[in-house]
Amino acid sequence: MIVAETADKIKRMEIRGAGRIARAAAEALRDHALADRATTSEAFRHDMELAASTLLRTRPTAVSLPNAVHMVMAGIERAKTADEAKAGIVSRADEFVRSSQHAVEQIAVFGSRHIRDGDTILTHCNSEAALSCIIAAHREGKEIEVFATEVRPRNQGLVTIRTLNDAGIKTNFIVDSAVRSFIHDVDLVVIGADAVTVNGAVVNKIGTSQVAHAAVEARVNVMVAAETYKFAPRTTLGELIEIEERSGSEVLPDEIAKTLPHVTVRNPAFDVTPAEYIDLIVTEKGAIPPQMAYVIIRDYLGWEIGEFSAVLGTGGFSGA
Ligand code: RI2
Repeated sequence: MIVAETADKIKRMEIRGAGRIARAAAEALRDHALADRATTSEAFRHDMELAASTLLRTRPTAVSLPNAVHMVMAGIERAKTADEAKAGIVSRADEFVRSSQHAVEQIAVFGSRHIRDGDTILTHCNSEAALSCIIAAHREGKEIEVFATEVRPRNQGLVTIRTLNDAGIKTNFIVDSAVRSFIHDVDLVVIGADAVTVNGAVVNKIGTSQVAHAAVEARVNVMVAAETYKFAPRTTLGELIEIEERSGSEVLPDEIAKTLPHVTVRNPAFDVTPAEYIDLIVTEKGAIPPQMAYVIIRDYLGWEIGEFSAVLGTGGFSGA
Protein backbone atom coordinates (compact mmCIF):
# COMPACT_ATOMS: atom_id res chain seq x y z
CA MET A 1 0.00 0.00 0.00
CA ILE A 2 2.68 2.49 1.09
CA VAL A 3 4.92 1.38 -1.75
CA ALA A 4 2.09 1.43 -4.32
CA GLU A 5 1.20 4.97 -3.27
CA THR A 6 4.79 6.21 -3.48
CA ALA A 7 5.29 4.43 -6.82
CA ASP A 8 2.18 6.13 -8.18
CA LYS A 9 3.33 9.56 -6.99
CA ILE A 10 6.75 9.04 -8.59
CA LYS A 11 5.16 7.93 -11.86
CA ARG A 12 2.81 10.93 -11.95
CA MET A 13 5.73 13.20 -10.96
CA GLU A 14 4.01 14.38 -7.81
CA ILE A 15 7.32 13.30 -6.31
CA ARG A 16 10.04 14.33 -8.75
CA GLY A 17 13.71 15.27 -8.95
CA ALA A 18 16.24 12.46 -8.96
CA GLY A 19 17.32 12.93 -5.33
CA ARG A 20 13.79 13.24 -3.98
CA ILE A 21 12.68 10.14 -5.91
CA ALA A 22 15.55 8.17 -4.39
CA ARG A 23 14.76 9.31 -0.84
CA ALA A 24 11.03 8.65 -1.28
CA ALA A 25 11.80 5.12 -2.51
CA ALA A 26 14.08 4.44 0.48
CA GLU A 27 11.43 5.72 2.87
CA ALA A 28 8.71 3.66 1.20
CA LEU A 29 10.83 0.50 1.53
CA ARG A 30 11.47 1.29 5.20
CA ASP A 31 7.76 1.83 5.94
CA HIS A 32 6.85 -1.28 3.97
CA ALA A 33 9.36 -3.31 5.99
CA LEU A 34 8.01 -1.96 9.26
CA ALA A 35 4.44 -2.87 8.31
CA ASP A 36 5.34 -6.34 6.96
CA ARG A 37 4.04 -9.32 8.95
CA ALA A 38 6.26 -12.06 7.47
CA THR A 39 7.66 -14.42 10.11
CA THR A 40 10.58 -15.93 8.18
CA SER A 41 13.47 -14.14 6.52
CA GLU A 42 12.58 -15.84 3.19
CA ALA A 43 9.00 -14.59 3.26
CA PHE A 44 10.16 -11.12 4.28
CA ARG A 45 12.73 -11.04 1.48
CA HIS A 46 10.05 -12.08 -1.02
CA ASP A 47 7.71 -9.27 0.11
CA MET A 48 10.52 -6.72 -0.05
CA GLU A 49 11.63 -7.83 -3.50
CA LEU A 50 8.10 -7.31 -4.80
CA ALA A 51 8.02 -3.85 -3.24
CA ALA A 52 11.45 -3.02 -4.69
CA SER A 53 10.44 -4.03 -8.19
CA THR A 54 7.26 -1.93 -8.00
CA LEU A 55 9.40 1.11 -7.20
CA LEU A 56 12.00 0.27 -9.85
CA ARG A 57 9.36 0.19 -12.59
CA THR A 58 8.21 3.79 -12.01
CA ARG A 59 10.78 5.92 -13.82
CA PRO A 60 13.48 4.25 -15.88
CA THR A 61 16.05 7.02 -16.33
CA ALA A 62 16.97 8.36 -12.89
CA VAL A 63 19.73 6.00 -11.74
CA SER A 64 19.36 7.38 -8.23
CA LEU A 65 16.26 5.20 -7.91
CA PRO A 66 17.81 1.74 -8.53
CA ASN A 67 20.93 2.79 -6.63
CA ALA A 68 18.82 3.76 -3.58
CA VAL A 69 16.67 0.63 -3.81
CA HIS A 70 19.70 -1.63 -4.11
CA MET A 71 21.42 0.06 -1.22
CA VAL A 72 18.41 -0.36 1.06
CA MET A 73 17.76 -3.94 -0.06
CA ALA A 74 21.34 -4.87 0.83
CA GLY A 75 20.14 -4.54 4.44
CA ILE A 76 18.57 -8.00 4.07
CA GLU A 77 21.85 -9.70 3.23
CA ARG A 78 23.21 -11.95 5.91
CA ALA A 79 20.02 -11.55 8.02
CA LYS A 80 18.99 -14.87 9.55
CA THR A 81 15.56 -13.87 10.83
CA ALA A 82 12.74 -11.66 9.58
CA ASP A 83 13.40 -9.26 12.46
CA GLU A 84 17.08 -8.96 11.57
CA ALA A 85 16.20 -8.37 7.93
CA LYS A 86 13.65 -5.73 8.91
CA ALA A 87 16.19 -3.95 11.11
CA GLY A 88 18.68 -4.09 8.23
CA ILE A 89 16.23 -2.43 5.82
CA VAL A 90 15.27 0.27 8.32
CA SER A 91 18.84 1.22 9.15
CA ARG A 92 19.93 1.19 5.49
CA ALA A 93 16.96 3.36 4.49
CA ASP A 94 17.58 5.87 7.26
CA GLU A 95 21.26 5.95 6.37
CA PHE A 96 20.47 6.56 2.70
CA VAL A 97 18.10 9.45 3.44
CA ARG A 98 20.61 11.02 5.85
CA SER A 99 23.54 10.69 3.48
CA SER A 100 21.49 11.96 0.53
CA GLN A 101 20.53 15.13 2.42
CA HIS A 102 24.08 15.56 3.60
CA ALA A 103 25.32 15.10 0.03
CA VAL A 104 23.22 18.04 -1.19
CA GLU A 105 24.63 20.23 1.61
CA GLN A 106 28.18 19.19 0.74
CA ILE A 107 27.61 19.80 -2.98
CA ALA A 108 26.45 23.32 -2.10
CA VAL A 109 29.75 23.94 -0.30
CA PHE A 110 31.90 22.62 -3.17
CA GLY A 111 29.74 23.98 -6.00
CA SER A 112 29.46 27.52 -4.68
CA ARG A 113 33.27 27.80 -4.80
CA HIS A 114 33.00 27.77 -8.59
CA ILE A 115 30.50 30.63 -8.67
CA ARG A 116 32.14 34.05 -8.66
CA ASP A 117 30.92 37.36 -7.35
CA GLY A 118 29.07 39.06 -10.20
CA ASP A 119 28.31 35.84 -12.11
CA THR A 120 25.17 35.38 -14.18
CA ILE A 121 24.12 31.73 -14.05
CA LEU A 122 21.79 29.81 -16.30
CA THR A 123 19.95 26.77 -14.95
CA HIS A 124 17.58 24.34 -16.64
CA CYS A 125 14.81 22.35 -14.98
CA ASN A 126 14.54 22.06 -11.22
CA SER A 127 17.51 20.47 -9.52
CA GLU A 128 17.85 20.52 -5.77
CA ALA A 129 21.60 19.90 -6.12
CA ALA A 130 22.13 22.67 -8.69
CA LEU A 131 20.02 25.17 -6.75
CA SER A 132 21.89 24.36 -3.55
CA CYS A 133 25.11 25.64 -5.17
CA ILE A 134 23.44 28.81 -6.45
CA ILE A 135 21.74 29.57 -3.13
CA ALA A 136 24.96 28.89 -1.19
CA ALA A 137 26.85 31.37 -3.40
CA HIS A 138 24.14 33.97 -2.77
CA ARG A 139 24.27 33.36 0.99
CA GLU A 140 28.04 33.80 0.89
CA GLY A 141 27.31 37.35 -0.26
CA LYS A 142 28.19 36.89 -3.92
CA GLU A 143 26.16 39.10 -6.17
CA ILE A 144 24.60 36.74 -8.69
CA GLU A 145 21.79 36.77 -11.21
CA VAL A 146 20.06 33.72 -12.68
CA PHE A 147 18.39 32.84 -15.96
CA ALA A 148 15.92 29.99 -15.43
CA THR A 149 14.19 28.17 -18.28
CA GLU A 150 10.51 27.33 -18.42
CA VAL A 151 11.07 23.56 -18.98
CA ARG A 152 8.29 22.38 -21.21
CA PRO A 153 6.21 20.32 -20.93
CA ARG A 154 6.06 19.96 -17.13
CA ASN A 155 7.14 23.51 -16.29
CA GLN A 156 9.59 22.62 -13.54
CA GLY A 157 11.04 26.10 -14.15
CA LEU A 158 8.15 27.48 -12.10
CA VAL A 159 9.40 25.58 -9.06
CA THR A 160 12.91 26.86 -9.72
CA ILE A 161 11.93 30.54 -10.00
CA ARG A 162 9.84 30.30 -6.83
CA THR A 163 12.80 28.88 -4.91
CA LEU A 164 15.16 31.51 -6.33
CA ASN A 165 12.68 34.28 -5.65
CA ASP A 166 12.18 33.11 -2.05
CA ALA A 167 15.95 33.13 -1.60
CA GLY A 168 16.00 36.75 -2.79
CA ILE A 169 18.02 36.00 -5.94
CA LYS A 170 17.57 38.22 -8.99
CA THR A 171 16.07 35.90 -11.62
CA ASN A 172 15.08 36.06 -15.28
CA PHE A 173 12.49 33.54 -16.49
CA ILE A 174 12.83 32.56 -20.16
CA VAL A 175 11.25 30.06 -22.54
CA ASP A 176 13.44 27.08 -23.37
CA SER A 177 14.05 28.26 -26.92
CA ALA A 178 15.50 31.59 -25.69
CA VAL A 179 18.65 30.03 -24.24
CA ARG A 180 20.87 30.81 -27.23
CA SER A 181 19.59 34.40 -27.33
CA PHE A 182 20.75 35.00 -23.78
CA ILE A 183 23.80 32.76 -23.52
CA HIS A 184 26.21 35.67 -24.08
CA ASP A 185 24.84 37.28 -20.91
CA VAL A 186 25.68 34.12 -18.96
CA ASP A 187 28.96 33.28 -17.18
CA LEU A 188 28.17 29.76 -15.99
CA VAL A 189 25.57 27.07 -16.61
CA VAL A 190 24.65 25.07 -13.48
CA ILE A 191 22.44 22.02 -13.88
CA GLY A 192 21.60 18.78 -12.11
CA ALA A 193 21.67 15.19 -13.34
CA ASP A 194 19.40 12.19 -13.41
CA ALA A 195 22.29 9.90 -14.33
CA VAL A 196 26.02 10.11 -15.03
CA THR A 197 27.60 7.41 -17.17
CA VAL A 198 31.07 5.91 -16.79
CA ASN A 199 32.37 8.08 -19.65
CA GLY A 200 31.08 11.27 -18.03
CA ALA A 201 27.98 11.83 -20.15
CA VAL A 202 25.16 13.43 -18.19
CA VAL A 203 21.54 12.41 -18.61
CA ASN A 204 19.29 15.25 -17.52
CA LYS A 205 15.99 16.97 -18.37
CA ILE A 206 15.19 17.21 -22.06
CA GLY A 207 16.81 20.33 -23.47
CA THR A 208 19.92 20.10 -21.32
CA SER A 209 22.09 19.05 -24.26
CA GLN A 210 20.87 22.06 -26.28
CA VAL A 211 21.69 24.33 -23.34
CA ALA A 212 25.15 22.78 -23.05
CA HIS A 213 25.70 22.98 -26.80
CA ALA A 214 24.85 26.70 -26.80
CA ALA A 215 27.16 27.19 -23.81
CA VAL A 216 30.08 25.43 -25.46
CA GLU A 217 29.60 27.46 -28.63
CA ALA A 218 29.64 30.66 -26.55
CA ARG A 219 32.61 29.44 -24.42
CA VAL A 220 30.50 29.44 -21.26
CA ASN A 221 31.41 26.85 -18.63
CA VAL A 222 28.98 24.07 -17.72
CA MET A 223 28.90 22.71 -14.17
CA VAL A 224 26.80 19.69 -13.17
CA ALA A 225 25.77 19.08 -9.57
CA ALA A 226 25.24 15.36 -8.93
CA GLU A 227 25.36 13.15 -5.86
CA THR A 228 27.53 10.03 -6.25
CA TYR A 229 24.43 7.80 -6.23
CA LYS A 230 23.43 9.32 -9.58
CA PHE A 231 26.42 7.68 -11.24
CA ALA A 232 25.50 4.53 -13.14
CA PRO A 233 27.62 1.43 -12.44
CA ARG A 234 25.89 -0.58 -15.16
CA THR A 235 27.28 1.71 -17.85
CA THR A 236 30.76 0.32 -17.19
CA LEU A 237 29.72 -2.60 -19.38
CA GLY A 238 28.43 -0.24 -22.03
CA GLU A 239 24.77 -0.42 -21.08
CA LEU A 240 22.89 2.64 -22.27
CA ILE A 241 20.65 4.59 -19.92
CA GLU A 242 17.04 4.20 -20.96
CA ILE A 243 15.46 7.54 -21.84
CA GLU A 244 11.94 7.74 -20.46
CA GLU A 245 9.34 8.76 -23.02
CA ARG A 246 6.24 10.12 -21.31
CA SER A 247 2.69 10.52 -22.57
CA GLY A 248 2.14 12.87 -25.49
CA SER A 249 -0.77 14.41 -23.59
CA GLU A 250 1.81 16.25 -21.44
CA VAL A 251 2.75 18.17 -24.61
CA LEU A 252 -0.54 18.43 -26.50
CA PRO A 253 -3.99 18.03 -24.95
CA ASP A 254 -5.83 14.90 -26.13
CA GLU A 255 -8.75 16.98 -27.51
CA ILE A 256 -6.36 18.65 -29.94
CA ALA A 257 -4.28 15.55 -30.64
CA LYS A 258 -7.34 13.57 -31.72
CA THR A 259 -8.11 16.15 -34.41
CA LEU A 260 -4.65 15.56 -35.92
CA PRO A 261 -4.59 11.92 -36.99
CA HIS A 262 -1.32 12.28 -38.92
CA VAL A 263 0.54 13.81 -36.01
CA THR A 264 2.41 11.82 -33.38
CA VAL A 265 3.54 13.70 -30.30
CA ARG A 266 6.97 12.62 -29.04
CA ASN A 267 7.83 13.39 -25.43
CA PRO A 268 11.23 12.15 -24.28
CA ALA A 269 11.78 13.40 -20.73
CA PHE A 270 15.59 13.41 -20.81
CA ASP A 271 18.53 13.76 -23.16
CA VAL A 272 22.23 12.97 -23.05
CA THR A 273 24.91 15.64 -22.86
CA PRO A 274 28.34 14.32 -23.85
CA ALA A 275 31.27 14.72 -21.46
CA GLU A 276 32.99 17.14 -23.89
CA TYR A 277 30.26 19.70 -23.23
CA ILE A 278 30.77 19.57 -19.46
CA ASP A 279 33.56 21.25 -17.52
CA LEU A 280 32.96 19.99 -14.01
CA ILE A 281 30.79 17.56 -12.08
CA VAL A 282 30.41 18.52 -8.43
CA THR A 283 29.69 15.59 -6.13
CA GLU A 284 29.63 15.41 -2.33
CA LYS A 285 33.09 13.83 -2.54
CA GLY A 286 34.52 16.76 -4.46
CA ALA A 287 34.51 18.25 -7.95
CA ILE A 288 35.76 16.15 -10.85
CA PRO A 289 36.14 16.61 -14.60
CA PRO A 290 33.51 14.40 -16.31
CA GLN A 291 36.25 12.15 -17.67
CA MET A 292 36.85 10.99 -14.09
CA ALA A 293 33.32 9.65 -13.61
CA TYR A 294 34.68 6.12 -13.57
CA VAL A 295 36.59 6.93 -10.37
CA ILE A 296 33.33 7.74 -8.57
CA ILE A 297 31.80 4.50 -9.82
CA ARG A 298 34.88 2.48 -8.83
CA ASP A 299 35.48 4.09 -5.44
CA TYR A 300 31.99 4.82 -4.19
CA LEU A 301 29.57 2.57 -6.02
CA GLY A 302 31.60 -0.53 -6.92
CA TRP A 303 31.98 -2.14 -10.32
CA GLU A 304 29.68 -5.08 -9.66
CA ILE A 305 26.25 -4.92 -11.16
CA GLY A 306 22.90 -6.59 -10.99
CA GLU A 307 22.31 -7.89 -7.51
CA PHE A 308 20.85 -5.97 -4.63
CA SER A 309 24.34 -5.63 -3.22
CA ALA A 310 25.54 -4.09 -6.46
CA VAL A 311 26.01 -0.51 -5.43
CA LEU A 312 27.54 -0.94 -2.03
CA GLY A 313 31.06 -1.17 -3.29
CA THR A 314 33.54 0.16 -0.81
CA GLY A 315 30.97 1.76 1.45
CA GLY A 316 30.95 5.24 0.00
CA PHE A 317 27.55 6.11 1.42
CA SER A 318 28.80 6.84 4.87
CA GLY A 319 27.61 10.42 4.53
CA ALA A 320 30.98 11.80 3.45
P1 RI2 B 1 17.85 16.84 -8.26
C1 RI2 B 1 14.90 16.08 -12.56
O1 RI2 B 1 14.10 15.15 -13.24
C2 RI2 B 1 15.56 17.06 -13.48
O2 RI2 B 1 16.00 16.47 -14.69
C3 RI2 B 1 16.70 17.51 -12.61
O3 RI2 B 1 17.71 18.18 -13.32
C4 RI2 B 1 17.16 16.18 -12.05
O4 RI2 B 1 15.95 15.46 -11.79
C5 RI2 B 1 18.01 16.22 -10.81
O5 RI2 B 1 17.30 16.83 -9.76
P2 RI2 B 1 12.47 15.20 -13.18
O6 RI2 B 1 12.07 14.34 -11.99
O7 RI2 B 1 18.01 15.41 -7.82
O8 RI2 B 1 11.99 16.62 -13.10
O9 RI2 B 1 19.15 17.57 -8.26
O10 RI2 B 1 12.06 14.51 -14.47
O11 RI2 B 1 16.78 17.55 -7.47
